[in-house]
Amino acid sequence: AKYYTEPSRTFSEYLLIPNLTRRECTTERVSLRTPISKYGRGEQPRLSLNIPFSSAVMQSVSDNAMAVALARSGGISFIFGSQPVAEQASMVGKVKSFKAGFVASRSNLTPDHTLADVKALKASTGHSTVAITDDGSPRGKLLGIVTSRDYRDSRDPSDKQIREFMTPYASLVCGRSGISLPEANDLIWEHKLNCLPIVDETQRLEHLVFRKDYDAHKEYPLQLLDANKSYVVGAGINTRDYEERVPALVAAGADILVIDASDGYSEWQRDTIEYVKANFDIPIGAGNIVDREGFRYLVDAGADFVKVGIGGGSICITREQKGIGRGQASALIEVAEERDRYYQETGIYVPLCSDGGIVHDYHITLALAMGADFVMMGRYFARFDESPTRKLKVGNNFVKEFWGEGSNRARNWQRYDSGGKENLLFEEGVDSYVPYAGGLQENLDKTLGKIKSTMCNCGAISIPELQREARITLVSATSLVEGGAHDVMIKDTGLSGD
Ligand code: MZP
Repeated sequence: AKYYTEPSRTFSEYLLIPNLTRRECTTERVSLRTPISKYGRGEQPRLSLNIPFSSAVMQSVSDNAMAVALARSGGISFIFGSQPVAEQASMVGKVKSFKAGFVASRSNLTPDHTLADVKALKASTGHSTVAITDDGSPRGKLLGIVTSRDYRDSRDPSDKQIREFMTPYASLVCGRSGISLPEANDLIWEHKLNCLPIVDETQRLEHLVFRKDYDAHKEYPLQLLDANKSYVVGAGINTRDYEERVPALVAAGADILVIDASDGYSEWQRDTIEYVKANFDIPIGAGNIVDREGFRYLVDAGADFVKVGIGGGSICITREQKGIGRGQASALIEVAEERDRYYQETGIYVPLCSDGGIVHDYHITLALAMGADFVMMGRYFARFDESPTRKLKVGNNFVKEFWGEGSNRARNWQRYDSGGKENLLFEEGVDSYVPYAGGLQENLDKTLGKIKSTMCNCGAISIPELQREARITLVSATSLVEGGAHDVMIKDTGLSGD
């Protein structure tokens, strides 16, 4: 056997040491733009994200609602593949055809009416109407009500629509231009305006509703493709039914694929990549691997990005069940070294996705500093309104359901396939709850704020700069204690646990 002399380490065993913060290192200047498909030296990547976040290929995380919400924020979801081909393709199609167009509902409501009147109207018409108020809050002055055109697709339309679209909006600009809804949408896409068009029953524009914090000079991270003006979406595939699944996903408009497997260093992954490359013009990621040999194998097979991580997922028990895996930090550091070597040799840059094991927000910054171009997260996104699972009250706390793809509940045997019979012999994942955390956008804003601030501490205003400049140190077990609040009695504010 070959022995690795270094222990297998996790993110929590490392810290970043600040570098000189130059004057230009301000959080507004930080760009989190990042490639997700390979490209040659001097070329532009075919596909990039505005924030380095992807949501996991999991039943309990990535459906079409999550995909729209995350793409709107500049990231990408990979719609889960452990479902019938037609259903997965339909989810992809819904994301691609999603347009943030709203139809104003003519009613007798005036600004003197209250939210209760809106609710009554909603009850009487059965429409998913939402109120727009001047300060974006339920107590603000009523400016108008709108009905979502696609509310039937949403599981909890009224609540969801209000959260997703309306809460941060207030009407700032009114102009009765009378142009049609498609023209208005074109205008919005073209000028990257972060607003919603409100139209009358004849589909003519009445006014635009902008975010309260709208800043005309800021580039908002809408994740769009320059060609069909739709949100970017990815899809998970497996190494069994790809000849049936891939054509359907491509036809539905998927922008990128990823082979979702617990251990991706396999000849089946090579076959799958070769099939996709021979028949379609779509980027495909592969994985998961945890060492340089796995990386080379998948890249030589033609992978457009490589996913790193075995056994570090929050719901994963692979290491306990099978004794395979590697600490996420050690895996990433070795694979990133090999990726850089590959770039020196060939001039081709292959993005890395660090998948699983992100517990604290700073782990994301560490992953980027260690060479990841983007991260994939399950637990993080499962906590939000936009994830597909039920929100429940357990004791005094609200929670969301979250189960692994290797649990009996998901029964995604293809992900753990090692040839032979089609079943899941033993579980490699658990069925769990995660604390409910509210809406995606508000949480994402906080996380992104922390990442940008840390990057400034490290003297970096882009991800490549962070990867070059970061200084990373191992921490001892005792200095970990020093890093938290210690030797004080924390006050009980009475707010926890609700
Ligand atoms: P986390 O962000 O929740 O820590 O990890 C999510 C990742 O765990 C997924 O992207 C996937 O790679 C992995 N996963 C999903 N299901 C299982 C399982 O059942 C699993 N074992 O390990």
